[in-house]
Amino acid sequence: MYEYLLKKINTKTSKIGVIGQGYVGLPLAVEFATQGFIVTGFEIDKFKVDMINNGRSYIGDVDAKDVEKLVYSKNFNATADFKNLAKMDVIVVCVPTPLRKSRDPDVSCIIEAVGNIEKFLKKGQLIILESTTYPGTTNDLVLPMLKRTGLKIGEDFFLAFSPERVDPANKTFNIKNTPKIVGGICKKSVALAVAVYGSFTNVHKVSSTQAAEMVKLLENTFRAVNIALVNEVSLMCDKLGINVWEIIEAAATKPFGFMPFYPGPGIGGHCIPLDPHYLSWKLKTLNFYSKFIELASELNSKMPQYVVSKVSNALNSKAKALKNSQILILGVAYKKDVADIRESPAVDIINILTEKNAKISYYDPYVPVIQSCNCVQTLSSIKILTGLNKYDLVIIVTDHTNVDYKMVLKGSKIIVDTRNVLKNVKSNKIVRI
Ligand code: SAJ
Repeated sequence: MYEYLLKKINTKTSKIGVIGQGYVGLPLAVEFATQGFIVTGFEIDKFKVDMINNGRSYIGDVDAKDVEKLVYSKNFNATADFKNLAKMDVIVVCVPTPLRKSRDPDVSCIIEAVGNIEKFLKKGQLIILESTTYPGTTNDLVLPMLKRTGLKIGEDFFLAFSPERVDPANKTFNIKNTPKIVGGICKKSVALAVAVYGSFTNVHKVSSTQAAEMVKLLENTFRAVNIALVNEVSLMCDKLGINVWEIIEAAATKPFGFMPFYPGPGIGGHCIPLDPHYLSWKLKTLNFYSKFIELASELNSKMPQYVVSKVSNALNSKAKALKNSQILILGVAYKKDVADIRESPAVDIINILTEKNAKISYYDPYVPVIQSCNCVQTLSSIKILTGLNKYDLVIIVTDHTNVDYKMVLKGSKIIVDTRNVLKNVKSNKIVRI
């Protein structure tokens, strides 16, 4: 089994199934197909299945032309029929791992995907989990499910974990020049997973699936904690009357021992605000309380309220109240040049301002419509950035590149800049965080 599968992988004649065709699964499937594998994207969302099979892309980092070419060449197709898993040699699971309302891990998508794999598992298959999850998931949750088939791990089927490292909208680092971490249930599982990812990038092996799961959580906890630190430093600088952006820029001149992070309106995306809680939850089950993760989460989640206090003070200085003030939010996506609003701090800011009866509009070239106020109110982006002087205040929440900030500066009465977009501009209409 093992030798036959390894040969098929090395000769790129193996069939690869990728479960989940989102911002992780679609780029991965396209890359495998580009390498010459025959790839099937498994998706429960029929819209995504149809988009792919019609040669189109719904992920900013995936060029529709690539999808079209690969679908046309029969290297890539999508399906919602999970019976086709039985035809795969390699199956990679790239499904979401959100948090429940209780901030506990929600691994229901992993369970559903692995349940489908279990139903159709056959001898000679390699299963790889990529979804970010707590250490022990592959070994304690996935492996027992697959063993229920009666097939033997390491002989009949193989199992590994390899965390995704996709950074949406990153023009420098992509799936081909970002090394992949691999940990496996056994040596053969590792060797097979190394062969799969070795087809397009460098691979770094670790000693177990738990280690691989932990690497990813360290990476994202590192970011959450350092962003929280710099957010707190911005509050300190505000008290001291110091420009935090100047301080960070200066500190970043140190060629060693420092890595710049930047304050902002809060943290969004479905990774950094959430993944560290998978780690703290797991440790809580072992009676270990992670102070850093909880404190970082507390600090980061306070930033939207801090931005609103800056807005309120800025309006007060013009003898205006928040109530009935016309406020334009510039950018609602969770970070620049993406269309994703999951966990976006902009939604929190809109909710808080709406509760204080401010009149909210927004402009985001990537996000035509959002729901705010606990999904009660639906807002649509204004079409173009004109007549800005009809707003009492503009808040730059997301610093998309394709916005004319010169025009924003010229036309606005007051600007609360949460991203230092206007860093070199001296004007008393600018309020920085
Ligand atoms: N943010 C700050 N200050 C910073 C950096 C980020 O406020 O200095 C904010 C951003 O505006 C955003 C949030 O934090 O709202 C998260 O930004 P991010 O770029 O760290 O997170 P993601 O979810 O877009 O992507 C990250 C990847 N980012 C980088 O490596 C730069 C990477 O950690 C993971 O591959 C990915 O999460 C994931 O899937 O885990």
